[in-house]
Amino acid sequence: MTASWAYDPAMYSIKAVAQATGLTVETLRAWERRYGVVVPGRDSTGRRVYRPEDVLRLRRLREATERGHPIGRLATLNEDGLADLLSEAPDRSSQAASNAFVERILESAQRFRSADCEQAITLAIAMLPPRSLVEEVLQPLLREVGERWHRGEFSIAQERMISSLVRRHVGLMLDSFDRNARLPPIVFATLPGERHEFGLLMSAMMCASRGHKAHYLGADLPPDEIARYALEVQAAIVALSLVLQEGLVDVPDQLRTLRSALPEEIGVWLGGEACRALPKDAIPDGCIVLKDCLELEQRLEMRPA
Ligand code: B12
Repeated sequence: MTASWAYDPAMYSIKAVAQATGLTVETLRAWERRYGVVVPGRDSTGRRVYRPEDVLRLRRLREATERGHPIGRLATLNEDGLADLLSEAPDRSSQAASNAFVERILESAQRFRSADCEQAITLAIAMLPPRSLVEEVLQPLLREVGERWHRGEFSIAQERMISSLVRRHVGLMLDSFDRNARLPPIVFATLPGERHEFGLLMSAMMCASRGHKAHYLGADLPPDEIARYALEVQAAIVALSLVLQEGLVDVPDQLRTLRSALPEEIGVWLGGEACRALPKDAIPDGCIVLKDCLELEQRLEMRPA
């Protein structure tokens, strides 16, 4: 059986997958042959290449077999089934693994080892599902980097090195998910004056990982421009990130402008730390605040396909 997707240089060799999942190369081949657990593609020389979602599935399969579930039965489960099975007993080792990634990246940045930082980031991407990657690794990492820079422990260059690696790799994930996007478009932007965009980028990647077409416009856009774009691409949702509290004074007016330029059926979803400081009566009808990325996933699930 040949995979129906094309080879992409951002994919993983069998050796890299073995490293990322803890399965041996022999087991990977046997599980593929006997149970068809994943169907890797082939590169131009005929070698197996795996997508990030294959690596995630294989890692889940390994965890589930370690808990005593037979592979023959696990192979019949889809991603949701596997995720449910694993959520029955919370895996404390996952948080520990995430903490270890953060430590490793910070330590490598401390010693200006950008290649080591990059390796740890790509491994974390391969091993963790998108939400754990974001909430357990990338968000704490960026915050800690900011604090170290603030305390004078990291130079501007060290901060920029990590930020650009994160931006590049999350961008690559977004692109790779985007190729299979089948669900309605979501437009991502921040309002004028808001330059923090990592939370926005990560929520875009998470929506793309669930099959939505993500139109990532980035930071600092006038609300009428966002609305015009959303109408043009027939977006189902406009997602905004609010991080800076000092910019909140103008936000209610900006939201009203945006909301009034959009038809009712286009939802406006707000996320980010500063939402907590936004008074309820400052949020126009038709805009909803999402507590975190878990709520984002839940809301996406609830939408009709
Ligand atoms: C990196 C950073 C910057 C970078 C931003 C680079 C970029 N292109 O994004 C730069 C250097 C530009 C910057 C500038 C400033 N910053 Co700054 N910055 C940070 C820092 C260190 C990390 C932010 C970050 O990227 N976090 C990682 C992301 C992934 O986390 P997140 O934003 O919280 O997002 C998560 C959730 O909130 C949620 N989420 C976020 N958005 C959305 C959207 C949706 C739809 C959903 C569902 C979820 C969601 O999901 C994400 C994952 O869990 C924070 C420190 C901190 N504690 O957050 C300060 C921080 C945010 N900055 C701050 C400040 C004050 C500033 C400046 C005013 C500093 C200055 N004097 O110039 C400027 C303002 C710039 C501007 N006009 O916006 C303050 C904000 C204080 C406040 N409450 O208002 C903070 C908290 C630092 C501090 N402790 O004082 N900053």
